[in-house]
Amino acid sequence: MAAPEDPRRRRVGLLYDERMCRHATPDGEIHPENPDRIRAIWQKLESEGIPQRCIVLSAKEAEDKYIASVHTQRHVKLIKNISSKKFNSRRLRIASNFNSIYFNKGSSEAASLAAGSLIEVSEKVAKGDLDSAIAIVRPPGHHAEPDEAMGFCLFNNVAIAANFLLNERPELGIRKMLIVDWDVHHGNGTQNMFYKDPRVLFFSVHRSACVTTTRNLVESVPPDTGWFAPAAYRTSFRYFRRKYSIIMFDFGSFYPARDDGSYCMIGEGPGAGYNINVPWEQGQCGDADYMAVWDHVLLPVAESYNPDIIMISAGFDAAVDDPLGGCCITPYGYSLMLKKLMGFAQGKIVMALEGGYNLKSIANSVLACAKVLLEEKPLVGSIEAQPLESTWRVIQEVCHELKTFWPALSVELPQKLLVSCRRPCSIELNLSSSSESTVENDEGASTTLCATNFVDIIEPLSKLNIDEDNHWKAVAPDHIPTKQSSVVLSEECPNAQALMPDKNVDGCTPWRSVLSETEVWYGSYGSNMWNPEFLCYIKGGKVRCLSYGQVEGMNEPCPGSRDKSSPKDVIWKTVPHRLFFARSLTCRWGKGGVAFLHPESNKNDKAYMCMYRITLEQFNDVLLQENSLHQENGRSQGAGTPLLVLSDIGVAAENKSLPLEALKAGCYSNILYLGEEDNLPILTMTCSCSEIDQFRSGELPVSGPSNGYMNTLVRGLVEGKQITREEAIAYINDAATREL
Ligand code: X5A
Ligand code: ZN
Repeated sequence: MAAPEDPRRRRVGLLYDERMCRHATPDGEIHPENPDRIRAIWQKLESEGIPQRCIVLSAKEAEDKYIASVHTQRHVKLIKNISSKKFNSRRLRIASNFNSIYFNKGSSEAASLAAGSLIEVSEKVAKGDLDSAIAIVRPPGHHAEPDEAMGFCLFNNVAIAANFLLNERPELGIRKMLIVDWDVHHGNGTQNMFYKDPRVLFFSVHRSACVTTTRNLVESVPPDTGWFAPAAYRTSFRYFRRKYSIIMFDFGSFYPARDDGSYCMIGEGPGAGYNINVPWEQGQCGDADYMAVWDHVLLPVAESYNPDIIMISAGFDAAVDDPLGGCCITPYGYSLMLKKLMGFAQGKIVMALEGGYNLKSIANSVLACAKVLLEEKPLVGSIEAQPLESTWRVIQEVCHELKTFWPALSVELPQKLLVSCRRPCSIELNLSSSSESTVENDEGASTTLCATNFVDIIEPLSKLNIDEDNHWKAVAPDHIPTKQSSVVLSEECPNAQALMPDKNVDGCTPWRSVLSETEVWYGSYGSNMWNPEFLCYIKGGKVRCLSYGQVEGMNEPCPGSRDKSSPKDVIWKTVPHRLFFARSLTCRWGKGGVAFLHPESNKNDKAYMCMYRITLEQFNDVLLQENSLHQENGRSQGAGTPLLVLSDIGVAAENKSLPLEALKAGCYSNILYLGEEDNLPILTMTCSCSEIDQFRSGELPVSGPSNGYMNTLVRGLVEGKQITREEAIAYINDAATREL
């Protein structure tokens, strides 16, 4: 705490307090947001002699009344009391009511210390006792809502301190403040708390969460004819990616998976224009992308706004190697981002730690920032890459949305910038690398991986399982379920432990909730054309098709989908594919062949199809049941991994079909992409192309439908009001008799 001798030396506050380490998971479970985070940062700073050059402060608990300026009394009470004895038996249950939250005996104290620390350093910086400060605090705060803890956050530390300065210390002259939230996640809580308040300009750059916003966005983006001629473009994978997979890639969602991180959220009432969101369309954003946003959005706005102080919600989970973020800011990148902000508010900057889950990355990043605040040496480093092409698109959209409020944003981006960069997009990279992610060794499929490298492949796809022995299992799509590759935590990768399979509130695996947000058309051409038959796969029940019951006791009831809601829409269509009947005498289907669609299209063929608009989650459940896998592997109800995820649709679209290795044993292992209807992909399932050869050669039996099966097909077609009974019979007979 020695006073710095040199009067020109920057007075940098550094707050760390071991008491904030007492907030931890109740049962010692591994969690990315753990006490080692702030310890690692502190140790790094100590080893570099940083504390000696700073004014070191310890934490103070925040008074309830200050916390209550942004939170409800109820929430303040809950968090303040959660660690008391009388909550011992209820803590787990209460935590489970929130999204991504745990509590233990140390939580109450840590939460108010984190908030109090921010008040403490902010007041000192506002007063001028300090030039700037770094508060190494936890739990983080920016997701915390007025009446809700979420996303590892209990109290909204930054918001509490901001309100404190504005409302409790008017004499310090802080009338306008800028909050820069560079955590990789959207600062939903902070946004909400100041949404109508022009005294706080909230700026957040984060990975985007919402499928619908992005879908709208995609609609409004004209096709990029620089790459493809429009006609080719429309059917190209790139186009498809724009429509579904950019975001697919984030699996349709990135925490907190709500739509309020959209650039359309600009503030309200007097606060209109004082909320700026920059939602990345993809991961892989790095120094160049952040610099582009700084130069073209944040800095011009900061210049016009002229804040009295800047608070940074400084999460370091956009850092390279972070297990949750999937972005790649280097320590040099962070130092530049910070340096560029020091030109405002006379350098009055308060940094508050938010997320950041790779211990090495966060320690090095905070160190880089501390050095910037100390201003001892000029920055050294360089930015290699160019911004992603999508970065320019996002910047344009943000500017477009806000230019009426901030004239500085109306400058057109130089044309050069818009066409300059062709860095391949992550989706391509990752689609092809999903199998590379598991490198086999002699022992089979067990591989030492640095899990952090796979965040973009594994984590968003939620293909992580944890078995009883707490070994991580990453299941590559084409290794399901026969080959499971164990990811062994490597020494070099201390933070692999940070990869958690997030369980949702309802206890189901996250792929379900994410896939439940995407709709597809399931195109049925067999007995599922008859509505009551298909509904068994959704609602559960015995399939009624007469042929099924022929072998007594073999018509097992279907479990249905987890989501039992009816299809949102049913429409009919014909497709240029050959319908035929094959296989015979299976227990499930009784004597006689069942319907298949030739995987390849042929303009001379025509098959009727009843299309059900269902969620991708339901489609996965239908797939399992149709392939009779639901009993065998017990993966139908929430456990395990999805068979088909969003990015697979992109692959299916590109190749027209997608054979699923995991379903090899089933009859319908091949996914066909049949085009789009209402901007949703049309998918169906059929046999593989190699099975076609086997049907032709007689290796696998081809045979017409049994009477019962035939009746069901006819009923489907007739009740669907497509054709008359006679026409339906002729249609089926033709398909059953014509040579393949
Ligand atoms: C502060 C922060 C992330 C929450 C992720 C929950 N929260 N899956 O980085
Ligand atoms: Zn975060």
